Amino acid sequence: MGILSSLGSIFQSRRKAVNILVLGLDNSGKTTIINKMKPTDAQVTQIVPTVGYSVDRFSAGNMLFSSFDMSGQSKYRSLWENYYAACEGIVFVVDSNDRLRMAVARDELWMVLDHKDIVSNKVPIIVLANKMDEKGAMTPTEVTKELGLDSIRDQNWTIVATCALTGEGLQHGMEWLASNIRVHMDKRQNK
Ligand code: G3D
Ligand code: MG
Repeated sequence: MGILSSLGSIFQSRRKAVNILVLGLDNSGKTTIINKMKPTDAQVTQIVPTVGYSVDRFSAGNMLFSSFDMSGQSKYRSLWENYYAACEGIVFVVDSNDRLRMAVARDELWMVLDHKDIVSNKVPIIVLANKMDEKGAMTPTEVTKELGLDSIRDQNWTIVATCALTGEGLQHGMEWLASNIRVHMDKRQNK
């Protein structure tokens, strides 16, 4: 059983897939996290719209995960934006031990948060402070400060320390995300 199997029932009544974006700088641990979360029989498909850029996708139950590397000054920025309008939840992965690139991660995160499609939808976002097992890793409190998470307005967010190698923190994080997506979808439906 994968970590996500237990969450499937949350979205059972939905006919359309629930789109979740998994974002972060390269080397933050996205691929490892996805491999740890997915059910053992899930297919991971790699979509390559253009040379040098790929989107990893897999579905679990009614959830469709799409993941890509973000790095500063990327020429692929306009391609990522295609995913924002349809997304219903965001997982932002940071390498808690990569102090040098924490400012780059912050810029990338805020580029997403300030995007018009995210501003208008205000989807829930979870930051995974990954690689917590590494000596010298920043604590979630430090990462919160570096990324400026306290400035997030009108959007449910949280941060969870994870170790993608052991899976620690992932179940808890995904439960938070699934239940917050549920609440957010219900609110929108009732508008
Ligand atoms: P990405 O998909 O975001 O680019 P990857 O990142 O999942 O490819 O991970 C990059 C490297 O970090 C991998 O090491 C991976 O094993 C490691 N990694 C991912 N998560 C953790 C973690 O929680 N703790 C530790 N210690 N390492 C982690 P390699 O050596 O294969 O490049
Ligand atoms: Mg990867």
